[in-house]
Amino acid sequence: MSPAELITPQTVAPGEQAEIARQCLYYMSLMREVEDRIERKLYRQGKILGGVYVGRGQEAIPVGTSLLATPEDVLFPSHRDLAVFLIRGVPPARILAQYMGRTGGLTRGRDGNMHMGDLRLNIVSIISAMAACVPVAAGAALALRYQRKSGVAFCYFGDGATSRGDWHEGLNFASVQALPVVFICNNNQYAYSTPLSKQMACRNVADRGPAYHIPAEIVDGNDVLAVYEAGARAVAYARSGAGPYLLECKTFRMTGHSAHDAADYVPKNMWQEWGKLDPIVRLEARMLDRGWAGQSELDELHARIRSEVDEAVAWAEKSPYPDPAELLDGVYES
Ligand SMILES: Cc1ncc(C[n+]2csc(CCOP(=O)(O)OP(=O)(O)O)c2C)c(N)n1
Ligand SMILES: [Mg+2]
Repeated sequence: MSPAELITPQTVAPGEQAEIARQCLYYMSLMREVEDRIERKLYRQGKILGGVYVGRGQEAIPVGTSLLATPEDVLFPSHRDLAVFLIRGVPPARILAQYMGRTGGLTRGRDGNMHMGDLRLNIVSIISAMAACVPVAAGAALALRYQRKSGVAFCYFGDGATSRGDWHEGLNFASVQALPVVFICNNNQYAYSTPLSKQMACRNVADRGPAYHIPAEIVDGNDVLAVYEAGARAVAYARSGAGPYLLECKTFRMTGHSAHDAADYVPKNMWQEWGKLDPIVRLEARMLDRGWAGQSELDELHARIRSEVDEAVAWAEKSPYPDPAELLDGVYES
């Protein structure tokens, strides 16, 4: 049976599109606002501990895919997927406290930046060794199958991760075992300062799927509704028991690799070209065009998000630093 025969068409009904667009706009804008505060304000004020990696310009990828997740699905966000946490219900205040090393953060101040997760919400902590999440996600999918659950593992990574050995081992294992995993690649064309052409010889990350007998699809990663529809196909395929699915989302990192990187190695025209494809601006234009929202509604949404994040920052700043006496709590079995 070919993969196409197994896929239930998931085209979003016209009546649902406006509501999905509203949710996508809310979460993309909230992610942008939280990350702008962290990278452009709090980091510069010296209030952030450790490095800062953001997904500016790439928000459509975590938003368009993780809105499709059910509570039973297990999510493996990478360092540019903050919206996964927001959609799963982690309050922005706790994320900000995490970045500031406060007890209100998900790791209770034991780590700054994004090494956070919450297993109660089925979010596995970000694994910072690139691509190491891939075999772990395959293992989680195997566990779901042993438990006779219908959950799918959502595994996020960048283009650079796909040249690591564990990426290939993980994909191969997931395919051989026909595990329910959706592999979601943000192909932002750089791995730190290394451009794609110096990182892999094939044209697309999706070209790597067929070698493992995994269906692979390329989608415009700056069009959130396109990501949502492709994600729905991928999730339906994995949930049907047919095996893993690879989704390559073409996008661009509209910032340096991290807050300390000015990214002078990026040709200027790329910032200009990709800046015109901003996923938030594009979705707003479509919403106005289709009559799904008016300008005043969009303005109100952004004002609401700004005050939501103001309150979250104030809460995080009041959260205390951890007590050094508790440093080893939860580290060793006691
Ligand atoms: C095994 C490993 N090597 C190097 C690093 C340092 N590092 C962190 S992110 C990154 C670039 C990742 O590029 P990509 O996979 O394309 O993801 P992106 O940051 O572009 O989203 C590197 C080299 C790491 N975390 N793990
Ligand atoms: Mg990359």
